[in-house]
Amino acid sequence: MREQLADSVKQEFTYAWEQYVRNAWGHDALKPISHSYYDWYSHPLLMTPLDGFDTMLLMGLKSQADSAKTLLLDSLRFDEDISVSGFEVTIRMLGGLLSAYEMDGDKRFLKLAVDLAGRLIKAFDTPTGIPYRFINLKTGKATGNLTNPAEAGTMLLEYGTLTALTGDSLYYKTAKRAVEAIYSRRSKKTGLVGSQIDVMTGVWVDRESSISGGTDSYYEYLLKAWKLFGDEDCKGMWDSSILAINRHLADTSKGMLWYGRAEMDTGIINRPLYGALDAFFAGMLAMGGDTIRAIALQKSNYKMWTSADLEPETLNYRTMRITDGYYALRPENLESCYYLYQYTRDPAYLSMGAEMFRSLVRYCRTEGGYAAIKDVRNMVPDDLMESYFLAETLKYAYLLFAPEHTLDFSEVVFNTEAHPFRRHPSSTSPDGSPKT
Ligand code: DMJ
Repeated sequence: MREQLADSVKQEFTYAWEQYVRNAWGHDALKPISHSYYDWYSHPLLMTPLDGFDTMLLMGLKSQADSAKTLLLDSLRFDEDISVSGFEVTIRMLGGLLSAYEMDGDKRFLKLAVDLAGRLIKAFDTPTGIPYRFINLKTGKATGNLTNPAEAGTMLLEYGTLTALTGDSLYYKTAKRAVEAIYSRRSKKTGLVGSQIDVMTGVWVDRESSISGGTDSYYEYLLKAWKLFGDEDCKGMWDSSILAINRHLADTSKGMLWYGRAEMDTGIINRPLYGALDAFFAGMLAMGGDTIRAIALQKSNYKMWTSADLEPETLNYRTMRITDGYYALRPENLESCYYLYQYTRDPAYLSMGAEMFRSLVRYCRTEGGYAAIKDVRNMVPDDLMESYFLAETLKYAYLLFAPEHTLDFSEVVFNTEAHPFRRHPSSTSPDGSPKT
C-alpha cells in the first residue's frame, strides 16, 4: 500500500515534469491550461528545474535529473539586470543550489550559490540590518522599504549552510542580525511581532500578528536554525516566541485548535482566519516537542482540507466559512502530515496524506500538467503550476510513503522550500556562538 502510493506520487511527478519539458522548458514555471510558460522576471531563472532537482534525486529519476542538471549548469546565470525578491530567490534558488550541491556533489552548484548569495546579500545594507525586499542582481540596487518578518527572516538556513560550506561567517552573521533586529522589535507586552516593518526605521507599519504568510517562516527558521546548527540564541528566540504564540494566537472553536490573527500589543484576535499556509505550524509544533498541540492542529488541518475536498487559502474557523477559496497547489498540509508521521509513527497520517494526494490528482491534474484551483467550491483550474509543487508538495507526499532509507529524517533539516540541508557537525554555530 505505502509502496504503491510512493510509486503513484513518483509517476505524477514524472507527468508534471514531462509537461514542463514539453511546454515550458528553459522557463520558470509551467502554465498547464494554456500549455505555455510563465517567467517571474524579464530573464528566466529556471525556478522549476532547480526547485524540482533534489526531488528527482530522492525519487531516483536519473534521466530527468540529468537533463535538469545540464540545463541548470549550461544556462543559469545571475549577472542580469532584474530586480528580484530576496526571499523567494533565497528559498527556491539558493536553497535549491545548496541542496543540489550537497546531494549531487558537483562543485558548480556551490559556485553558482556563492555567486547568487554575493548578489543577494547587498539587500541587507540598511540602518536596521533588516533587508530590503528586492535587489537588482546586476546593479545591486535595493528597493522595497516595507517588508515582513518572513521575507526578512528566512535566510538563516541558506546563509548558514553557505557559511558551513565556505567557511565565510559573514553570510550567517548577516542573516542572523536581520532576525535579531525583527525579534528585538517584538511587542514588550505580548512578545508578538507585527506583519509589516520599515527596514529604514524599524517601525512596524502593520501591527497585526499571525503565524500565517508573511510571518510563517520567520518562526520556522528560529526553530530550524537551532535544529540545523545548534544555535542556542535561535532556540532562545523560538522558546519565547512559541510561548507568546500559544498564549495569544492559539484559539479553540468547537473543541478544535486553530491559530488566529491578533493585534500585536493586545493579543486580541480580531480576525479568526486560518488557511493553507498556516497548516505548516502543526509540523513545527511537533518539531518543537509539543506533540499534543501538533496532533490537535493536524486534526484541524485535515478538517480544513476535507471540508471542501481540497483546502482553501483561508477560512473563518469559527463559522467554517471559506473566505478565500483559491488553492495554489500548496504543500503545507502534506508537509505537516509528513512531520507528524515522523514524530509519532501513527499510521493515521499515512491515511490522511493518501487522501490529500488522491484529491490533488482528482482535481488538479489536467492534460497540461498540474493546475492551481481558482475556488475549491467549484474546482475550476487556474493556469499555473508553481515550482514549489515539485519542490515541496510532491516531495513531502513521496517521502511520507517512501521507504525510510530514501532520506534519513534525523540527518537533515528542510528549508522552507523543502530543500534538505545536511546537519554539519561542529562545536560552534556558523557565527561562532555556542551550540548544544
Ligand atoms: C513556498 O514557497 C514556501 O513553502 C514558503 O515558505 C511559503 N509559500 C510557498 C508554498 O506555499
